[in-house]
Amino acid sequence: MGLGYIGLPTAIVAADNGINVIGVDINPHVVETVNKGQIHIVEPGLQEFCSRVIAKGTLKAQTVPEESDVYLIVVPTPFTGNHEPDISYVEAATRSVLPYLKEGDLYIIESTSPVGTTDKMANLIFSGRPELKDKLYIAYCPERVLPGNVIYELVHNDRVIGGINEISTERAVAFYSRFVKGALHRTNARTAELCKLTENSSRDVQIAFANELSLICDKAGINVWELIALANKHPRVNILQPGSGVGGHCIAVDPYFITADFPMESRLIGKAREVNNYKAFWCAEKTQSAIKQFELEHGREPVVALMGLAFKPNIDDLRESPAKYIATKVMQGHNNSDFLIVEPNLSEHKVFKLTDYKEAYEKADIVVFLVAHDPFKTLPWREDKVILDFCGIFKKN
Ligand code: SAJ
Repeated sequence: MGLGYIGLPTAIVAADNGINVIGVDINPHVVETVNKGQIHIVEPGLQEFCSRVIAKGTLKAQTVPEESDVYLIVVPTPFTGNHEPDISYVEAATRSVLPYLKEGDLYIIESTSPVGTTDKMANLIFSGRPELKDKLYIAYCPERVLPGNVIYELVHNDRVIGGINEISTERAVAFYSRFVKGALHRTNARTAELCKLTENSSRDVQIAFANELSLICDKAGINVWELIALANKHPRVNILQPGSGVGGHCIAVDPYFITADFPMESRLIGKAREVNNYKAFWCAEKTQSAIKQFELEHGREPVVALMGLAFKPNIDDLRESPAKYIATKVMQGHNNSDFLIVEPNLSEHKVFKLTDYKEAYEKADIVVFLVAHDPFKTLPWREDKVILDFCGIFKKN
């Protein structure tokens, strides 16, 4: 249920391992595309893989479910304006499979979910189909793949699998062992749910530490990249890299699933979210003051190059991107023609007019590096430009 960034690759990999997969998505365009052997998401290598399993006949897509033996729920769990998790898609997908469930079926949630969601869905299922009470296997198994490396990681990463009882865990382990080569770790549903949230919150907290150091270093006149490289020479220290903030649909979102339910206990996790959000705001402020400074010194508005829009290096995904937020914020109240927007992984964008990265670097008075895309690292350091390097393109300078 759900043929998105995780559901589609999972369906394809399972289908390639001899499992007959019915990929269900409420979006008819997605269904049509997949049935043609094509994909609607950007993921290296997935296109060829999809056309292979469609040709083999082990994967077919449709907009409604049908009777199956295993049901995987892989739909989005966004958050609301108040940073509260929204599990309505999980609920809707569960309701839509209710009529098809039969004794002995296995129902698994993969969607990132707040603690207690699997129990909640089990209750929903048993209240709709009371005759199936204790006759279904129900488990939670989060995915942990890194966008851009999904096909490899889907097969090789370890998985954490937690059932509502031991027999459910065992049935889910047996299912995943058909296409996962990584180790399958058994636990209960609530631990598995919190485990997924913990992994991404841990990364968020660690990045917040690096971002906080970058603010301290800026004030102290110390090169943060050199500082972190030196501190990491200690055998038990491993600090991550600061950047223009934290984006994407996972790390900038999942910690709120903990803070919403455990506000008093999750002070550090909540603070890390604040620090990482503040870092993007701070980068925008720094850029705005560099523009003002230039105007004072030169009596004209500068040409500003904003380098990168994606949420992380070398991808074209702009979801929750701090770079996009910074670009939007600094351009407010200015003449758009003074800004050269660069995103080498996109050929066009509906809001931003894009410029080639070399041309923008050449023309700009102020160059703001927002994302550490590989091509930017080939540019030479220029003394004649104001360079705001928020992501360590020129670590030595
Ligand atoms: N970032 C930094 N500094 C760093 C590392 C990352 O600022 O040192 C920033 C990135 O620029 C980006 C954000 O963090 O804005 C997130 O990028 P990421 O590469 O850390 O993670 P995602 O969001 O692409 O994928 C994460 C992964 N989780 C972990 O590494 C714990 C992935 O394994 C998960 O499957 C995925 O979230 C998910 O779907 O939850």
